[in-house]
Amino acid sequence: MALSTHRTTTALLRHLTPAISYLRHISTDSTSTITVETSVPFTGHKIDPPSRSVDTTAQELMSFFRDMALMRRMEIAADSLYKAKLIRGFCHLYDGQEAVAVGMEAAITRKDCIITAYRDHCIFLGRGGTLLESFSELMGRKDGCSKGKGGSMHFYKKEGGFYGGHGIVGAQIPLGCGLAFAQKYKNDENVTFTLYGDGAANQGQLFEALNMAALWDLPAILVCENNHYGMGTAEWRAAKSPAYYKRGDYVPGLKVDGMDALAVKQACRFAKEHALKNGPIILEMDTYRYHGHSMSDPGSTYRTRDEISGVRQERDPIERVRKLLLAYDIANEKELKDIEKEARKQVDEAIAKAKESPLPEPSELFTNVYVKGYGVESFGADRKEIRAALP
Ligand SMILES: Cc1ncc(C[n+]2csc(CCOP(=O)(O)OP(=O)(O)O)c2C)c(N)n1
Ligand SMILES: [Mg+2]
Repeated sequence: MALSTHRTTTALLRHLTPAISYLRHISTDSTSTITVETSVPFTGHKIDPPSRSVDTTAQELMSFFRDMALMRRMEIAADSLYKAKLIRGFCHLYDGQEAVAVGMEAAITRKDCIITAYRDHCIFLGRGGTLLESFSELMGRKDGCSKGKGGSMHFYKKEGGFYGGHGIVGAQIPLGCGLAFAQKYKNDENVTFTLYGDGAANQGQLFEALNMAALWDLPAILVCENNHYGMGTAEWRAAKSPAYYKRGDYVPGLKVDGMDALAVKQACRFAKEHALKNGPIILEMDTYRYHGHSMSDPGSTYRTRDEISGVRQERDPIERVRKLLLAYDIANEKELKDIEKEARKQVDEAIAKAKESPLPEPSELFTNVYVKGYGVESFGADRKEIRAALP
């Protein structure tokens, strides 16, 4: 395979095969323990990393496969809907990064909070959101998770502990630390995962929020989803030190293979325990997006096609789990293909239903803007004459 001259390329490629040779076959009973080694060891900063032996079960591996296949299909379908002009505005796809969403969910509960940037569709599904809510939101329909008023970048599901979907790079980081503050204040023994990209990792607000989180020992887990590009800028062009797990200085960090769902699970479990006892920790997830930054970016002008296909061949998160399922005789090729077919069917059905969902009423323009009951009033310069009042 021809490698690009980009400095990131060799680091991005890592063989799937070594992980498989580490397997220890214990049992294929659906709930008995299987121990699998992560693709690569964790690297710690100011902390001893967890073991690379991860306990899992046949049931869990099947659910990883199913969930990631569904996420992948959802994103591919969103791409087509966008090209058919049924989705308008911004749209950032998550295919390639699915292991972060499913591995994180496997380690936490819905009482733990997650907040992320605009690449949010699959995080929403992981939090229990439905395909119908997703496609309706993407197409601006009433049945969307944000009532069709948020679109791709503003998925939300408070009852599932998901606080969005934010379009301003890095803006969700202080908000996530605020959620962790509320958890600590209420003594509720849960944590907040605040996701941000490598492009946000050099912003000042990250360090300001981290400083406060560390001062107050907040249960804040900062997850840098390092997909190695911020729009068309490679990480090495934007960061003097792209070792984002070390960038918290006095805050411990862990570098994780974000293409390995089991490694993500192990790291998130470890981080949750750490954060509840000691305060914040940074997890740098080494991951990759297959699509361009957004739908207006073909994604191939600042990186080579060989780089993308190399990652697909050697590190794809779904293929990693497929190989484990086959190696352990948990499922055969046909059964796994059938799961993928079923995912396609579920996605097609959800799209058909979402297309029937109406657009929001014009009056909805004025709802969900301010907290209910507070309203907003606009005054003239003398503050006497009320010019407008919104509900
Ligand atoms: C404050 C701010 N500056 C610039 C932008 C434009 N912008 C949108 S996404 C992006 C790149 C962010 O990259 P990264 O954090 O690595 O996340 P990724 O898209 O890779 O998931 C930029 C510069 C923005 N939305 N907000
Ligand atoms: Mg990035």
